[in-house]
Amino acid sequence: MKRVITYGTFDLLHYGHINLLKRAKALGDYLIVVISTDEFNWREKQKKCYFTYEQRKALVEAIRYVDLVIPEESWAQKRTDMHEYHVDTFVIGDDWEGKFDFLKEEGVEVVYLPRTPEISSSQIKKELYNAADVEDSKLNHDSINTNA
Ligand code: C2G
Repeated sequence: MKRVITYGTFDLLHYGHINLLKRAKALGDYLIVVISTDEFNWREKQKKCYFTYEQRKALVEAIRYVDLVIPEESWAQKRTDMHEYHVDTFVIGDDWEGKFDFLKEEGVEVVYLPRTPEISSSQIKKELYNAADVEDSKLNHDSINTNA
């Protein structure tokens, strides 16, 4: 059984994440997804997630390609994860191209997959924020008119 592992935040789960997980699973028989905890995200990536770790874990566990979800608590855990989970292949999007080549020293294949263009959790947040802004100013404008 070929075991594949990938790491990520997976906040505001979207089709870019699903595309990655689908292609990762296609590289083997068993897919482990290591999801960044809220503490790790804030401490190491200055990311504040919309969904908590538990919520993001539940969402990713519901995906048909995923066999196991575990927490990512440090950058350093990758080396030991490869042995603890008997990993054959490490996969991640090519926004990380080259960053994890050191894992080859642990005897695993390292694969960078092309990201899905035009979608990201931060993009979703930005567009929703702007849309709300437009809505608010429209509502204010309308209320000024009706009060005029
Ligand atoms: N991804 C993708 N296409 C997108 C967005 C994301 O293929 N449009 C991929 C990323 O390349 C990554 C995975 O989906 O492989 C998860 O993305 P993020 O949640 O943004 O993960 P990130 O914050 O980059 O954390 O130790 C590694 C880090 O935990 C990765």
